[in-house]
Amino acid sequence: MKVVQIAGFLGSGKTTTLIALSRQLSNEYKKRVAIIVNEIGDVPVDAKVVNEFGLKVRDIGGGCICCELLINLAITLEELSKGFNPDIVLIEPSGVSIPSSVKDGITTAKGTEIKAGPVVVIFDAERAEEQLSDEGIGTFVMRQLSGADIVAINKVDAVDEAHIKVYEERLKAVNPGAKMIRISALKGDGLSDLIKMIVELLVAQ
Ligand SMILES: Nc1nc2c(ncn2[C@@H]2O[C@H](COP(=O)(O)OP(=O)(O)O)[C@@H](O)[C@H]2O)c(=O)[nH]1
Ligand SMILES: [Mg+2]
Repeated sequence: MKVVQIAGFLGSGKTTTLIALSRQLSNEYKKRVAIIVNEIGDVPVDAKVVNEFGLKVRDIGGGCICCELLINLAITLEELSKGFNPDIVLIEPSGVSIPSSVKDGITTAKGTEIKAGPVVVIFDAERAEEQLSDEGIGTFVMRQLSGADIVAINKVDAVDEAHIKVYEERLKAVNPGAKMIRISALKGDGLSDLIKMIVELLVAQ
């Protein structure tokens, strides 16, 4: 059971990406997928999604899973591994979570084979400057970007090429080791390639 984090700031497109990825992983890759969300926002991961794709969805609310709810994360993962036993668990941490702390929760979980997979950070191209430079938001996003294995620049449908190029360069400077990809979670662009990247990293680990 490999646990993949889909991190990023509030509104960056985590839920949209996560649902699209689970669809492809279960339909095309025939993987058993479970989803853990830490923040149910305005795009609900609800029973409909569970029924439609045969996924298991767990909500860990009431705080941030990378701090006071870290133990809940470990327990939830243990339960999933003993019950539904998915191949892949996709976690949507809260927008202010720290990927390395979430990883600690994953490695604390006791189960036959619970392993932390890659960290994907969704970067909102529409609010690019704010995420890099804002005194408050920037602090969280920078920390997430530093812990990313893959940086997915989302909402490329809504911005122009020159804008994307500028931020690709800046993001490369923040985390030179991370893989980078452009996606539109809304339109589905780049998602197949994102899955390929994730699967490649899962196999390499
Ligand atoms: N234009 C555009 N909007 C998007 C895209 N992905 C997500 N959104 C919108 O951004 C908003 C926040 O998305 P959501 O997935 O809930 O973000 P989360 O808070 O990170 O989980 C929603 O209104 C989405 O429809 C995208 O690729 N392009
Ligand atoms: Mg969300």
